[in-house]
Amino acid sequence: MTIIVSHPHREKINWWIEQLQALLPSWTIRPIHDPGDVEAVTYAVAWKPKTGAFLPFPNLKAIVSLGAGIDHVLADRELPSGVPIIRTVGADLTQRMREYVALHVLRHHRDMPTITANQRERHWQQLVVPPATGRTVGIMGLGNLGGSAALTLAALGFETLGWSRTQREIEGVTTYAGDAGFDDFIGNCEILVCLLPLTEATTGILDAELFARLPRGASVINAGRGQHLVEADLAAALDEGQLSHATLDVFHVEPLPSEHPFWSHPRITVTPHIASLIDPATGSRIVAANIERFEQTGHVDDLADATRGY
Ligand code: NDP
Ligand code: OXD
Repeated sequence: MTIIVSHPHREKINWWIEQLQALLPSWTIRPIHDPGDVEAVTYAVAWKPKTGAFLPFPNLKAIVSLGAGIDHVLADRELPSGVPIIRTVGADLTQRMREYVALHVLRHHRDMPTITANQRERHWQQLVVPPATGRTVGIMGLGNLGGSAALTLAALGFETLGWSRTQREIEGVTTYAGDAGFDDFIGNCEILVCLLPLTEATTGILDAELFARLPRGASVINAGRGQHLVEADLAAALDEGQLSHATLDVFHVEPLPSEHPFWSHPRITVTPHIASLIDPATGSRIVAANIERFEQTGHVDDLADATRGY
């Protein structure tokens, strides 16, 4: 009965082992680089595992993603097939994402980037923007995070649109689904928020073609995954005025390299993948509870669907 922990940073591995050991005293919890008896390993808890990381363990019952996304697990081309993947989600993560989305949508809505730039120039300019009821915001992805963020935006008074793969009903939100619904959705989004999972279908979705279909001067917030965005297309759309501003929380390479032009782009706001960082103590309680429940019942609500990709 061993759980192994895999994380790119050794100090994080030690931290998770300590937390989980306190919550699961009857289990042996070890780092992936020193697993002990590989046959005894039945669960892997992982963030961004290396390719082939799980091959040495023939008796894995489940892999627990240390996050809501499972793209970092599925990226392993040597992932043992058929091993269930459990997501780490919960009220804490959802609340934090609601806050991030509200913060940045309001910031774009009230044109804070211009006001901040004006302050640096000691320039007094009273900008008039419509009230939220006159502003249309669209959310791509209406799952745990996007669905909840859509409710928050609707409660603030925004004309709120949402787009998902299958049709969703959310009170106060006009919803669209699939390719058929995309045109009607995208053409009205003055502020666009991406909260999609990274899959084959969504990779590179934030590209020149999509930007061209947004109303001129729209802004974009990406808190999904860096690979949703075609970076060169964003830079071009900002330069030629089709987009006015972008807030990016996720990047192709993380941490964002210090020489990356987005750091100093005047119309890009960079946040370091913190839109919704789960509180570590809460996260370990969720991981421990899911492992215990899966061990007892063979099921948890937070199971991802690997064939669907999220
Ligand atoms: P969910 O799985 O709960 O929801 C995913 C949503 O995306 C669903 O509504 C789904 O549609 C929709 N979707 C999936 N594929 C498509 C597609 N091809 N076309 C249209 N819609 C699609 O995910 P979460 O809300 O929990 O998380 C979303 C993502 O947010 C994560 O995968 C992760 O990448 C990112 N994330 C980022 C964080 C950060 O701090 N920046 C923190 C946590 C997560 P349907 O409803 O039909 O299934
Ligand atoms: C997640 C993330 O997927 O933090 O939970 O990005």
